[in-house]
Amino acid sequence: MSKRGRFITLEGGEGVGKSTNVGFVAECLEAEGLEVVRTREPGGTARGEAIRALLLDPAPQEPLHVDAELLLMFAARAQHLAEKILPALARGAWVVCDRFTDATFAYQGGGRGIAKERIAVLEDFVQQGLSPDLTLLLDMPKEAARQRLESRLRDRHEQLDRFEQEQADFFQAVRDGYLARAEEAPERFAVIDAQYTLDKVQSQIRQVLLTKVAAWR
Ligand code: Z5A
Repeated sequence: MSKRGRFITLEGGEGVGKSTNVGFVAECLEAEGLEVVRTREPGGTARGEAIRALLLDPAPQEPLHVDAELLLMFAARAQHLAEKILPALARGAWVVCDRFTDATFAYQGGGRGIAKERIAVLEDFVQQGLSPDLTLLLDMPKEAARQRLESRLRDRHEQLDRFEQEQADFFQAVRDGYLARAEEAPERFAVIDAQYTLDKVQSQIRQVLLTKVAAWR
């Protein structure tokens, strides 16, 4: 039987470079001869992507209740785990995921103010003990991250989604939520200073990955 794969997540506020670096993480691991599955949350499966569309739709005429938002995140996650993440890990692949449950604690917990004990109940129910082996938290001041996001939206002619329309204090609470999570589980988290050039950010990421790969082999 093949050895279980490893589960690596990328986290951070909007615009810090998660999507840009998911591919980089996958390439670093593939260069080590590992099978890699790249995915994202909310989403990652056909049904999960449909839930994502519902979650990101601004639809201001029909506000989404905070508990409905929380439950939809976990509904998409349950499907994602069953259909994609768990089978990949079981056959020995390494899964690289753009956001996972730390985002729920940061956004629905920190940003929306839902008690973390309530989120933890759903985490246990849906994940049954599974948590990432490594979480790369890309951290930088929210103002600079916002500038990056806005320049990307301009380049691609995209609109702000429902989360991106939130105010500055929401994003500060999200950042604080992430940093608190990293402090609670320092053995799992690597905090990457994301405000540097892409080369410098990626050299920090490569160093963390190579250290982990060597330790886990
Ligand atoms: N959400 C939630 O509330 N609860 C949950 O449990 C989960 C998610 C799982 C969608 O996620 C929303 O779901 C998210 C939280 C919520 N909303 N927000 N905000 P998402 O991951 O799709 O959304 P996002 O955070 O808005 O991701 P993003 O906009 O795609 O940002 P990013 O992936 O971190 O950044 P990027 O696209 O890679 O980079 C932004 C730009 O900066 C781009 O033009 C890059 O080329 C550029 N860039 C990247 N790195 C650099 C460096 N180092 N220097 C200069 N420029 C750079």
